[in-house]
Amino acid sequence: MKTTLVILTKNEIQGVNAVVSKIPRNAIDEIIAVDGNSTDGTREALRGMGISVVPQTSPGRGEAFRIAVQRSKGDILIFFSPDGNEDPADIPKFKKYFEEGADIVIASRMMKGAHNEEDDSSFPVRKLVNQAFGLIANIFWNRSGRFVTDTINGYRAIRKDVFEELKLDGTGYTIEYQMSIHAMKKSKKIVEFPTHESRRIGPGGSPSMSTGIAFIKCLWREILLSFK
Ligand SMILES: Nc1nc2c(ncn2[C@@H]2O[C@H](COP(=O)(O)OP(=O)(O)O)[C@@H](O)[C@H]2O)c(=O)[nH]1
Ligand SMILES: [Mg+2]
Repeated sequence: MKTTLVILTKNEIQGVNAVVSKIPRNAIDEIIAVDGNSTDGTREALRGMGISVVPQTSPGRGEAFRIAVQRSKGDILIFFSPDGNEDPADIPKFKKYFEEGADIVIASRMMKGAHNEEDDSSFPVRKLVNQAFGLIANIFWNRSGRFVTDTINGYRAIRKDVFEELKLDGTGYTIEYQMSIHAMKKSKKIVEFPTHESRRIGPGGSPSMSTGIAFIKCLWREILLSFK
């Protein structure tokens, strides 16, 4: 089973400079970056570190996932965002779960032993909203008996053949949520391990309001599709 690490970037130069050198490259078979038209030198920096960069022709994280599937050689894709949130030391942990039969492996910020960026905040809005979306997905579609604690996190890995089977057409930040829901609908095996989410490095981050609305639309569509 060969693994490809997919670095996802859009104007992430500060994170790239701080994080990419910490990636344990000997733990993976291939490394590529999919870039959403960065204009801040992200692509040049990645190439300077010996990483081949695939530019996106259509925008959004969802599109980046699909391009990664087309352009990678691995049987397993590990998606990694070098924005400071994700701990590169977790990268070697994914593979063994696939060897044990997992279809998707999620680094969870919500399970016992994990840390969420907002855990130090007195009112962790994003965390609570994420948990609400996760709870709804589990109630509607998860029949595995194993509750999925972090249905939304981008730090995850999937078997390439399973990705193709799930037929994901989400465009932006909903891609992971759609992946979790489709996997539950098709009774795929989702496994999680606890991760430590740190603070973002540099400017950016998903816009809360428009991302929230996109999630509601995604969820509503999945509910309607369930009754067809
Ligand atoms: N390839 C690609 N990466 C993106 C795109 N949008 C965001 N990213 C990257 O995805 C990662 C997570 O994005 P971020 O805005 O931090 O989302 P958040 O962590 O959910 O707030 C970062 O590494 C971004 O650079 C995109 O359209 N294409
Ligand atoms: Mg982030």
